Amino acid sequence: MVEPRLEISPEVQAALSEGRPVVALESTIITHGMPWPDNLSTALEVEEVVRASGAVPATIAIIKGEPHIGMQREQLEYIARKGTAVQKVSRRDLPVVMARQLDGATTVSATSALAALSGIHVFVTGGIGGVHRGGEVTMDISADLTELGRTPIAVVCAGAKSILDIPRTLEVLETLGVAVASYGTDEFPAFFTPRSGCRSPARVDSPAEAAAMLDSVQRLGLGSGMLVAVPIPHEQAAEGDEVETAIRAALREADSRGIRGNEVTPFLLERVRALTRGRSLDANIQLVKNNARIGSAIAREYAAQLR
Ligand code: PSU
Ligand code: MN
Repeated sequence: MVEPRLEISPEVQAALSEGRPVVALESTIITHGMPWPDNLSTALEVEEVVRASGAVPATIAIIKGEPHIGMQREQLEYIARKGTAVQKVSRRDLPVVMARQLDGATTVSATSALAALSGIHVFVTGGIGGVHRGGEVTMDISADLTELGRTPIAVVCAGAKSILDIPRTLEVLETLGVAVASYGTDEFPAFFTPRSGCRSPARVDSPAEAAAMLDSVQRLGLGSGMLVAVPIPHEQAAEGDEVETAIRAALREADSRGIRGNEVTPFLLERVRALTRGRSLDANIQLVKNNARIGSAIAREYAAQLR
């Protein structure tokens, strides 16, 4: 078998070979999810949260065609500055950017695939992609969902944004065989708000419980992954209504401007940020850090269970 070419940083490599907890982080959130320079400061702070929580961060991106698992500060700064000029890379795009030696920012799907290939079991992000509103007609269903169905990894997120069709997103996750557990709640969270109106398929109340579920996922060898959905901390959840109004306006705008394909999500995220005058960005940053704390605790518990 030909080995995949992966640039695993020495820090991540050492942790993996010693069985210490590692947490994967994605890069599309840096290039397409947040504006410069908040994207760089957030990326660095999230890595610090992971370290302070006793795990090793592995931010994943493609630099000049090489998948990097764990990045140096200069590399993070390079992609953060370049922003949306870096190609957004889902699983579909991996062969293209690699063969052409381009830079690429990995989405949840590409990050999960590369993390699992590297032997990483836990991945923390903000929100995952899902079934878009109207997706039953357009077939715009994020590759994040398919990836979760075929990759044995735990993705820790704050649920799915209501820019998406959350009930259909949960249906597709079931179809694809993804274990979905919400953290400390019976309701599946909707990113800016803990309320989606959808009952969560399962619930976990501690990092140990989530780690036990991940252990079952791995031992069964089904090859599918799991989603841990952590509700936004209530201090940040206040502007739910304001964000909902902005989301509705952004959806109308995307429709009238004919935004399609992989530009839809970055367009909506940017419009919601502008329409809430940056307040959605603050909530976004806080929630990713909260996910990083909980995801790191899950990675620690899982590593301890494996010893
Ligand atoms: N949702 C967010 N923030 C993000 C994304 C989604 O709240 O940054 C990014 C992630 O990288 C996710 C991707 O994997 O968008 C999904 O894009 P699409 O809907 O085109 O599959
Ligand atoms: Mn899409």
